[in-house]
Amino acid sequence: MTITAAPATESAVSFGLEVRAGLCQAGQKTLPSKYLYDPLGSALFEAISLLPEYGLTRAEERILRRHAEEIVSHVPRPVLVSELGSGNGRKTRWILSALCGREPLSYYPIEISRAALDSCQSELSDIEAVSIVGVEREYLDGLREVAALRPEGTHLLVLFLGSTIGNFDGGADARFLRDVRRFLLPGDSLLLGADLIKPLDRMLAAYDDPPGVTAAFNLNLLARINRELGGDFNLRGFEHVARFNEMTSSIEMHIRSRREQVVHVRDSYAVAFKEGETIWTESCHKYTREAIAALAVASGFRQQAQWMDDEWPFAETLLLAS
Ligand code: AVI
Repeated sequence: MTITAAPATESAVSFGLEVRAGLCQAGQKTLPSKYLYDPLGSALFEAISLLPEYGLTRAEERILRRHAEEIVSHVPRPVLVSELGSGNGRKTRWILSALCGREPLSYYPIEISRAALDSCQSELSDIEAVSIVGVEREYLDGLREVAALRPEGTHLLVLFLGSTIGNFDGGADARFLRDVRRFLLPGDSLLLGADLIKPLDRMLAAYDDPPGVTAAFNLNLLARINRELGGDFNLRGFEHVARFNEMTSSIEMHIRSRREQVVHVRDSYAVAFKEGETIWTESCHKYTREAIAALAVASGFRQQAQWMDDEWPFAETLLLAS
């Protein structure tokens, strides 16, 4: 597998700058959710996907396993497949296997995590006739590179699975899909996985599980700041909080300070916390089917087909670039 790697120093600098901006801003402190996924965070997210309370990943796996043939029957050939955030690639297997039944295939997973690209490659390496080229980049930078590589006459199928779209909050989901659309040509497709709204107790348990795996995933962001930026967060002074915001239809993950305290990042700055003050680390939007249809239209796509799961409300939607 060829890897297009982001220069390590460049990503370390952005991490430091974005952490400082988020912790030092006036009002609600924030940290970008993309930084939850260092090697330990990615392993913890894998563990989350196995939790009985977190049905999202298994729901999507069921949909892809059952309907892969039908899904790919809508995709024009020849096709080049790219995926925004492949993770370990397990769910993608069904789509790739269905597609490569007909012709050899190139698959470009785009990830900022080298560890995820490595595990994606080993997970999928047994599928003959698929050549995997990992792209270690932010999603849009990676997609720009992949789109530039497509041979003339080849269609692009972009996979954006796992409801990662829900982690773009406050209208950023439509802006992001519009940006994706700009790299596509009419007739290209986007397969979009989106978690649907469900009873409150089910949603809350999925993001605040009794064994505390999601809590560890969230708090690892502070541990990462300690490891990589020389922070002195005492993790026992903070706790994980998940709550549902009815206005935005999103689960919000926060890290709450258990007491008044001051944290230093290297010797360069200090951050004061009041008791109960939070750092907002992630939003996980929960969609209705109508909201998905509206999102598609607002971002330059036409909804072609949709598949649902019976046990855990989740929608896999095939969108056509119009
Ligand atoms: C990656 N993303 C779709 C997950 C979600 O459910 O929004 C991230 C996650 N955060 C806590 N648990 C899972």
